[in-house]
Parts: sequence; C-alpha cells; structure tokens
Amino acid sequence: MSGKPRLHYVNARGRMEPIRWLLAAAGVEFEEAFLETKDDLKKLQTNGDLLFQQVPMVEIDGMKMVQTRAILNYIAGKYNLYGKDLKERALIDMYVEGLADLNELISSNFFQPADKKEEHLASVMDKAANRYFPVYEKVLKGHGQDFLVGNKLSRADVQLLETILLVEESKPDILAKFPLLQSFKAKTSNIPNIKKFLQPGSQRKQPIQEKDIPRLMQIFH
Ligand code: IBG
Repeated sequence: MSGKPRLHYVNARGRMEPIRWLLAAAGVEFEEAFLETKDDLKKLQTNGDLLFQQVPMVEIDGMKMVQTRAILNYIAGKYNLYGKDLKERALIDMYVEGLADLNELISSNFFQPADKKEEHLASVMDKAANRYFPVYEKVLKGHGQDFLVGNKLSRADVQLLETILLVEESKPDILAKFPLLQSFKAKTSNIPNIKKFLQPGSQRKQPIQEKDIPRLMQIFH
C-alpha cells in the first residue's frame, strides 16, 4: 500500500471537495477511486466498507472513515490545522459550521425546480453577502491578523477560501464590499500548497454542471 489516503467518491465536488481542499492545503498527497455507477456504490456497501452505506469514504491510517465532518476533523487535527487549544478549536468550529451552512444552501440550488432556481440562487447570494461574509470580514478586522484564528493557518481559512471562490462563481463581485476578505483571498491563494491546488490539472474539481446531475442522481438515488 502506498500509505496515501484514498478517497472514494464520484468525480465531482459534492461532499468530498472540502476534504480534497484540506488535504491539499496540508500538503498531503491522496489517491481517488471514483464511483462511476450505482454498482460501484453497491459494491462498497455490500463489502461493509461504508458505516452508514454512504460516501464520502476515506481510507486513512488503517481506517475506513465516513461522515464528512468526522473526516475533516481528523485531517485537521492530524495536520495541525485545528487550533492550539479548545477555545481556538471552538472558534474554528463556529466559523466552519457557518461555511458548511452556506455551502449546503449553495448545493441545494441544484435540486430546486427549474423555474425556482434563479430566485433561490439570488436569495442564497443575498445570505452570503449579508449574513455570512460580514462575519469573516468582522473577525479579520477585529484582530487585524491575516488568518481567522490564532494568527496561523487553520482549516477555517482553507474552508473560507474554498467558499469565497465558490460564491464568486455565481456572484463575481461578492467581495466588493469586503476589503479584508479581498486581501485574505489574495494571501491565502498564494500559500504554496494552496497555490498548487488552484492550478489547472490539480485534483480540485470543476463546478457540477446541469448535465452531470442525471449521472449523479443515477448513482445516489
Ligand atoms: N452526513 C453524511 C456525510 O456528511 O458524509 C451524508 C453523506 C451523503 O449524503 N452521501 C450521499 C450518499 O452516499 C452522497 S453525497 N448517498 C447514497 C445513499 O444511499 O444515501 C450526495 C451530495 C452531492 C452533492 I453529489 C451535494 C450534497 C450531497
């Protein structure tokens, strides 16, 4: 065995993308096994590889880990991206859960009926601009440091950058009102491991397209 973590998921962002981001930011090489059909998922299920019969699943350190949050917590702890004490970890958890909520809202746009998508996306972008992003701008302004917690890169920064880029795909001017998030984006995008992940040809995935939805539905439903 190569010793690299092995990620089991479809070849799309979905729930695996923050895991890819965190590993990449930590400078950890990983392998991916893509599910192409429902049978691929069934195989993992019947082998007993999936605790709750669901992916993402990550083989790491002799474990077959499931549950996105548990996987992220493990990677963040292992690679020192989870704060220096319980209080820093509490802040990181709050910031990350806010980002997870916003990400869920964005993902849910795919499952809206065609005639409701535009209106739904507008309301999600309004929440990004007026509920979520102001929080991170305020945190950065409050302590005047480059990173969200402890003056040091943490999983919260990695997940914030991922989310900024995601929101910009739908609303390119989202950062116009947030000068500190603009410089946060510039600085974190330049961290060598992250910079590498942002280059074409990395394991970062492209946005899910309408045309991919039937294929994903066929596997997961
Ligand atoms: N709480 C679990 C986690 O966070 O890991 C949920 C996992 C989950 O919903 N997995 C789905 C699954 O395996 C695939 S992600 N379904 C098969 C089954 O039998 O339940 C689906 C998804 C996509 C994009 I693609 C956005 C959100 C979810």
